[in-house]
Amino acid sequence: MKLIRNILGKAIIFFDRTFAPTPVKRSAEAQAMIDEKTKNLALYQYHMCPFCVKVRRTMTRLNLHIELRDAKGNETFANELLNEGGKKQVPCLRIQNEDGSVNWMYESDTINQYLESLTAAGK
Ligand SMILES: N[C@@H](CCC(=O)N[C@@H](CS)C(=O)NCC(=O)O)C(=O)O
Repeated sequence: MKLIRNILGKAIIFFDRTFAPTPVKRSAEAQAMIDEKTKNLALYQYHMCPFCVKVRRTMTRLNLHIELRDAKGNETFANELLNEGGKKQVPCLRIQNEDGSVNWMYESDTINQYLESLTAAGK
């Protein structure tokens, strides 16, 4: 089972790299504004998880520079995800609010919608 998951994971990574989305191009000023909006975000993820690949592809396409935290290879991140986020499931977006509070957003579709909304015109 582990072997099959490993092979499938490697295939997903291969296709992801081969057919990588083209990052949107912005003016330096617009990119700086987006970078500012995303600086308090961190994505807890596994390298070979297909749902994480889906979110990472959205990040690449939208040209978002969000810190990736590998919750498989790093025990600290794994513990933060479980103890602070509430469950050991990836992808999970950690959102640090301006007042210091933190939200943990699970579900790849929900995260992708949130990332899209950050880059929507007028926001
Ligand atoms: N519906 C979720 C599914 C996420 C999911 O199943 N993630 C798996 C990894 S691919 C997971 O975190 N499993 C728990 C574990 O590995 O401990 C989503 O779209 O984000």
